[in-house]
Amino acid sequence: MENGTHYRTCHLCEAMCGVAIEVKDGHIASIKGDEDDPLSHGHICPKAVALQDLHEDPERLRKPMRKTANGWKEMDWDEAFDLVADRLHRVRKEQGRNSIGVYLGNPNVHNHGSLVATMPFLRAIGSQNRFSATSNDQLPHMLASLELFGHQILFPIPDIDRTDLFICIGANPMASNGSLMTVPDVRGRLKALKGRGGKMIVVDPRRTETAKLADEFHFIRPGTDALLLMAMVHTLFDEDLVNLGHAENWTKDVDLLRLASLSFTPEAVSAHTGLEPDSIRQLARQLATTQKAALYTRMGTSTQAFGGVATWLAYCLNILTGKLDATGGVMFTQPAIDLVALGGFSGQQGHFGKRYSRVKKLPEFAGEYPASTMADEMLTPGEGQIKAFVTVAGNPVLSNPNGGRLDQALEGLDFMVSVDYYLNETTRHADVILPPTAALERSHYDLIFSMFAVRNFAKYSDALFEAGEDSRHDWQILLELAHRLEKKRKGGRLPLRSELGWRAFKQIGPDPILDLLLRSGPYGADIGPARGLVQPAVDLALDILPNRHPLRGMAKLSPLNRHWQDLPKGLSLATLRDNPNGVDLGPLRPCMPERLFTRDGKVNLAPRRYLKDLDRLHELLASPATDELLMIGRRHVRSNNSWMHNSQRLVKGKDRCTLIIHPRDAARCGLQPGDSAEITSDSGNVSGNIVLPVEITEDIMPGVVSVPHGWGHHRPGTGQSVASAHAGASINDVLSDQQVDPLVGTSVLNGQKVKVKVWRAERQRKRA
Ligand SMILES: Nc1nc2c(c(=O)[nH]1)N[C@H]1C(S)=C(S)[C@@H](COP(=O)(O)OP(=O)(O)OC[C@H]3O[C@@H](n4cnc5c(=O)[nH]c(N)nc54)[C@H](O)[C@@H]3O)O[C@H]1N2
Ligand SMILES: Nc1nc2c(c(=O)[nH]1)N[C@H]1C(S)=C(S)[C@@H](COP(=O)(O)OP(=O)(O)OC[C@H]3O[C@@H](n4cnc5c(=O)[nH]c(N)nc54)[C@H](O)[C@@H]3O)O[C@H]1N2
Ligand code: SF4
Ligand SMILES: [Mo]
Repeated sequence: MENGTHYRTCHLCEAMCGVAIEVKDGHIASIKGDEDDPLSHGHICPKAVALQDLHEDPERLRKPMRKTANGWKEMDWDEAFDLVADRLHRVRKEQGRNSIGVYLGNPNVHNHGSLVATMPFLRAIGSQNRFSATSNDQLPHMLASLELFGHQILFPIPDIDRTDLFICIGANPMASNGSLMTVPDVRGRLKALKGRGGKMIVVDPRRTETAKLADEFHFIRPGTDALLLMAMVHTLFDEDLVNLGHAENWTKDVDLLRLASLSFTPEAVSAHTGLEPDSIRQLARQLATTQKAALYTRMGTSTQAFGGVATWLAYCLNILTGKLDATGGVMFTQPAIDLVALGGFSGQQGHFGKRYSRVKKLPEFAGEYPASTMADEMLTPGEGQIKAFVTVAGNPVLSNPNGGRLDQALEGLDFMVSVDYYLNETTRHADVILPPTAALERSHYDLIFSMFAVRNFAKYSDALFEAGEDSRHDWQILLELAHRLEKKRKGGRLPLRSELGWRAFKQIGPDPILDLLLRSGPYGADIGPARGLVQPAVDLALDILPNRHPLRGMAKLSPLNRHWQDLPKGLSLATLRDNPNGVDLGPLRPCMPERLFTRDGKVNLAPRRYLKDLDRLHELLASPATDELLMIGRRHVRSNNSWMHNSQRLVKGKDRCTLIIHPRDAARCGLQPGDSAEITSDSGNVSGNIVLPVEITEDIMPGVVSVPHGWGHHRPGTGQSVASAHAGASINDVLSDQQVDPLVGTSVLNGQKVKVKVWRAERQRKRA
């Protein structure tokens, strides 16, 4: 790129901050917040500089690599594609299609090219053994959206800019910058909330960075949120505070929910949760009586033993108090590329429990099995055992519970390939690594996070730097592999039509598809006076066609949908190019019940699967409240999952991979400031230990310890020297992969039992 300022969206986390990158003489001179970005208004976090560090990192892989007896050797692309397609095909032919496992990691969702290419790639692989980071993350939200609204990614987003009460449970947006709530500049937005007389309440086992800004804070015992939320539901019914607002007409089974909540009184759940009965009642009352209020839950309530039920109840609380689809409550976005409507149109609303995994019999969700069972599927012999593995932008050795076991399982595979630009804890097991272009060498459109943003917003950026001649984008790698695999499957040749189709796809890439989707979406083509002629036909289609008819889907999706009639029109790739800071498409607007995807057009408040899972919740309530040490995770604003630790600017300073423990528990374990602690699992099949420096503080609830994830870069054979010098230890080495929420299959990453003791070796060394 020429000298000048390039505007784009930072793709590192979910916040979608606009950045202004200044380039001088072919190099990045500075990265600043883009003041004219209508969503982020100039905000960035300290990680934004990592865009430069990643781009310039000499250890970022740029050529395909092959593992040989004498170490890694570079190879050329054609040779690499041939080798990979050949080996995968051979495994598939000899051992069946399910013998190939695929794991898709988090950065895929920040990469529109990968998203477009993933589907054909997975189809070409043809295996049911598909996994992703989803089951260590937002799976309970997807199930709740599927069950209640009929669509797995139709998420209610807090209307944080207009709410007067923000109840934040199990989330730490001050560190994470929001999640399933794309919200750049959380601090500024919370300040504005207070400025208009609003209030924030935080419920968390740790007094987090977010909690420190709250007006009210409650400690909660990990894993008990479902009890708290059920007692809030109970209070709403008990005190006659239920008022569904306009959801009244399109919500059913309210009474079933009332019945389900009967025995969960605030008094009954108090000892387990750690909240006083009166605090619980007050929480419910404040939610009910504040007209503009939003209750939001995230990782802490999702990746735990009762994540499914807790997330469902959080949805229910917003609905029972009339906050769903209401200004200042939780609302639905209307993004420029509406994957919700597109999914509905193509029958991809999602599905759950259509089949079960081979070894543990865990349910699939949208075609994926829980990632916690990957190692089982690799280590357990029999038909369908995973023998070859593909990872795309993932580091499950560090991100998946019982990473140590997966580490060993990967070592025993016949073949592994990783599409990734780092040689890290996972990819070191690969036979071949296929590194894609760096983020600044490709165009960017946030397909996914535009759908979760607190305002409707669209932004496109061209690549900042030209991709080298001898480089490949993620989408090119995936399509090329898919094409070659398909050819092999068909005996070496494809029918002409299909061959031409593949070639065309590989030629045009994802951006023309974006353009088409923008033009045909809610803010798309403005057909002017012709609208008068076409509109009646569209209205008729929407009136008479059954809910799931494809034509109805198409009509709903088009710019002609009457509910979208007043939206600004004329959006295309060209208009986005003309507006490099992004285009504001307005605040979230009420859009229900038209946007529901349930068969009967109603929100079902009490789906049977949740009611059935209440037996487990009753058991929890009936068991005595315990005081055993439970471990939870945490995030830090200068770290991002496992892969940003090779940036010196981000890892410098104080050690952030520590064990946080309350003084009472520290005393019980004999820990003093400056000590290191040994942490072992007390919950299942994990044999390892980790050792971490301790931070003793009253900011954590007694009976709880906290460790961040994504660290543990001490393993040999990786190629990230900065990360290795700041190795830390992986919490997932002491989390069991046997603990999942049986309802949804999500890993229990928060609330597993652990043992903590002084790490004697170090104390002795210090004394000596
Ligand atoms: N800086 C930074 N930002 C990130 C990321 C990152 O790694 N670093 N990762 C990104 C990703 S992939 C995601 S999914 C999001 C996640 O975004 P968040 O969910 O906002 O992030 P966490 O910090 O994991 O917040 C979880 C909170 O739940 C609390 N908690 C733990 N157990 C329980 C429990 O049982 N009950 C309750 N009520 N609370 C509990 C924890 O103390 C913690 O404060 O962040 C994204 N943004
Ligand atoms: N204990 C515990 N475990 C957790 C969590 C927790 O809170 N606690 N959080 C969970 C959550 S929410 C998530 S999302 C997962 C994340 O889990 P993963 O997605 O498995 O792990 P990441 O650390 O995000 O690793 C991303 C990988 O993608 C590579 N990469 C980065 N950009 C690109 C790209 O553009 N293309 C390609 N091909 N590769 C790229 C990086 O080099 C790295 O290897 O971790 C989960 N694990
Ligand atoms: S919060 Fe930081 S990492 Fe996330 S998008 Fe904004 S600048 Fe990037
Ligand atoms: Mo995540």
